[in-house]
Amino acid sequence: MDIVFALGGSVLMPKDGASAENIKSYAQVFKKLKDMGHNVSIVVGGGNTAREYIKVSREFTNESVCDEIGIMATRMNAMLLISALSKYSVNFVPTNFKDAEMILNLGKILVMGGTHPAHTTDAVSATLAEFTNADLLVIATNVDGVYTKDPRTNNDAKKLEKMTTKELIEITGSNSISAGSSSVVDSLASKIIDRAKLKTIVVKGTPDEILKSVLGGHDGTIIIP
Ligand code: U5P
Repeated sequence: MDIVFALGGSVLMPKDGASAENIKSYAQVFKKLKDMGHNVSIVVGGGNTAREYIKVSREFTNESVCDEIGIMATRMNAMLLISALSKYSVNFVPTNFKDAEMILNLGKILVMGGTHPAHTTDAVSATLAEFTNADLLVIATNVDGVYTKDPRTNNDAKKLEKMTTKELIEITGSNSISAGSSSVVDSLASKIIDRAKLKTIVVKGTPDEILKSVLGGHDGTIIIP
């Protein structure tokens, strides 16, 4: 299968607990999937680093420049994962989908970060999945699936086991697009998932859940066209 993963930056580099061991555990999962014959692409988010930098830069400049700073953090995280993947990847973080596709065509694991302002790496992962005709998009994040409402602020939010791409658009449509905003799936990504008819799974970004999103038995939300 051709699989694109959106890997949250806070998952790869958690605020408390960033370590080589943590990154190695993700690299092992992606290497394993590659060894099983899957084509693996990973779009890494900016996590806490992006948020800290955006918070400070917002005092000086506009949202697009804040986004550019966020993008730099995503590329730094991407390079870190590349270093842990060693020969399975290449020491290059592409900044557009054509270069990204060439890395896949070399038979390597592709790792990239952001591209342009005004969206998050969720939208990058959805576009990459569309561009490369991927069979599956896995969004590995810090919540364990898509809820009817934001579970951080609504006690009555219910997790959805299965939903359609149209329902995803309804739930995420009003999400903020400010630099550094973090919703389970960004609103542009939802629209791309719908137009590209992408089978998508949203899971908690642990190495185990990421593996299960492909092999079966995960505890996340399945989104179908
Ligand atoms: N960002 C962009 N464009 C991209 C990727 C990221 O503007 O293609 C900026 C956004 O401000 C985003 C931040 O919130 O970098 C960190 O990315 P993420 O962790 O939210 O995906």
